[in-house]
Amino acid sequence: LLKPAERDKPKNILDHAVKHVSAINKTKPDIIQKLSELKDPAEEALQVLHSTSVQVRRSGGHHKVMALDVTDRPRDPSAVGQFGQPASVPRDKELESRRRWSEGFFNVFLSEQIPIDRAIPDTRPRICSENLVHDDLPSTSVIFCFVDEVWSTLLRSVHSVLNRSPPHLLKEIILVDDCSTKDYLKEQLDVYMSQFPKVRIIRLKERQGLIRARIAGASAATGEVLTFLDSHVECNVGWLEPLLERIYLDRKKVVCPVIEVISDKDMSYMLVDNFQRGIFRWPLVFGWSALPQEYIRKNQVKDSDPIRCPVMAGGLFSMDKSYFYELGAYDPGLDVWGGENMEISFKIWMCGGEIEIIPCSRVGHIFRGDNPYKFPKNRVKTVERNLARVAEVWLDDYKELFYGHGYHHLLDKSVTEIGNLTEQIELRKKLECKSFKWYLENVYPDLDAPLVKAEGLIFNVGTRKCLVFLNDVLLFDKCEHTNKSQHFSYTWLRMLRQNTSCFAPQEKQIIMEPCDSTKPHLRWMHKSKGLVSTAQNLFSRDSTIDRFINEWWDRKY
Ligand code: UD2
Ligand code: MN
Repeated sequence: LLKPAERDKPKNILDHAVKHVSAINKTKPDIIQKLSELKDPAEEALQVLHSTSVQVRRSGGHHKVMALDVTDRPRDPSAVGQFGQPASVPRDKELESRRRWSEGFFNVFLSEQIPIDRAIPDTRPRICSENLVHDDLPSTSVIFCFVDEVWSTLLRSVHSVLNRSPPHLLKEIILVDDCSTKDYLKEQLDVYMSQFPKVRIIRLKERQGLIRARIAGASAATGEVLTFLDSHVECNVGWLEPLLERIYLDRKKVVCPVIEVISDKDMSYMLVDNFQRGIFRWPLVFGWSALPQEYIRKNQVKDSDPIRCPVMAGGLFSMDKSYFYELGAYDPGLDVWGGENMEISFKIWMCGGEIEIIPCSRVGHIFRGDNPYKFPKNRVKTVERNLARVAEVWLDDYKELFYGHGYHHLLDKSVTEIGNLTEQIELRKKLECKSFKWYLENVYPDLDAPLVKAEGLIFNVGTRKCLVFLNDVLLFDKCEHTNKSQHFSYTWLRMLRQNTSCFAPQEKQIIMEPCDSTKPHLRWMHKSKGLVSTAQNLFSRDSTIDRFINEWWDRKY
């Protein structure tokens, strides 16, 4: 809270802290007493504030976002990686550094050389430090779930929260140990964290996966807001208040900081591009996409304005705790890793909430090329199964796009393999959530999501006639664009459909059968030679439809 020039004098810091605390909280003489007994300045003062629950509740009032950061004048300015600078591995340590890479799938050796409370550049847009927030923001519990996290990054994550969060807003930090196998994460971690009264450790007896670990963390939380973070992050200056402010304004807002990049190679803290939205592509693959320049110009979007996101990345967000439970938390049937970001995103939007990225809140994260922990079952199958659960519950008819873009093989077994969904489906009904069609139209209109792969007439290039389905019989006749009985669609599940009837091979002919997505014999491959039934190797050459070519569709995707 002090100007930089005043900050190196311990007495100034102490006086200021005492004044600040007495101004905001006249009823806490014990804290003021404690503060005045301190020998060492900023860091200790902050610890005292963290160890007591100072309540700063002047309702109605505002203040400038606090740039609380005891690290910005570090004890060791020349330390490796200080101020978020890139660090390099000395020649004689290259082998060691390479050898240790797989402990975390980033430069674990370098991470150990860097102070656990290093300073990082304040990367917020200029205006952020001038923004006002309410004096009576809700408090938050910060939840870190981890399994076999690297010691130095776990500590740096915790310190960044302790050092850069206003004490009265940080109710506690909950570390959920998802049954780690590393020894240092046991007693050594307990001992280290015991110096911070706000840090609690929960140990899961069996490996639950990150989703159920988060549920366990949430159920232990006592703050009004839940803030989830990955265990290899660095929260930046002023990161917390802008998040809580949005929730204060509307408890159904679920807010994410901008996720900046901590290099996995040199551990430098890197600024990311502005105006990035969280989006997905089929089959439910998360990605980033910048707001179009045109949109930014037309709406005069400022670099500090909240950005509405169709989906969140998943790892870092704050959410009102009671709202989290109102939405049924996460589907506890999701295993290990993946898909939970889609689930919670669809749930939030379709059931009355909103997801935003708040550019004034910034947190660095180490993006890793691999998971440094084991998947109890096959990794790919675990993620596919999670996504299929999400698709089955939230996507309505659009789930065909999900399966059609890559997960056909799940279809035949899905019912048994993806587990029971009754509770999730009931929840959606109970909450009276909107349809996925509504979501697409209102939240993510730029997603290409046609319900079928192609539709139109089926035309025989030889005879120049079109297929008609009339009185239960398929035959060729003169083409008529307006004739509904000549209109067919090719679905994402590869069925050739008219209303509820689908093409089925029978001997060398084709008949119509009731559509059923679980029946493989109803699926057709569309190849240059014509239509190939997936039930037979190749549709025979002399059949009536062997010469269809791509051009017969009015609309094709
Ligand atoms: C991203 C998210 C992550 C999660 C994931 C999809 C960000 C920055 N990260 O992947 O939070 O949403 O997408 O599921 O948005 N963990 C456990 N138990 C497990 C597996 C993981 O506790 O069985 C912990 C892990 O130690 C880490 C966190 O969960 O702290 C996220 O895992 P990650 O860092 O491997 O995921 P990430 O960043 O690749
Ligand atoms: Mn991560």
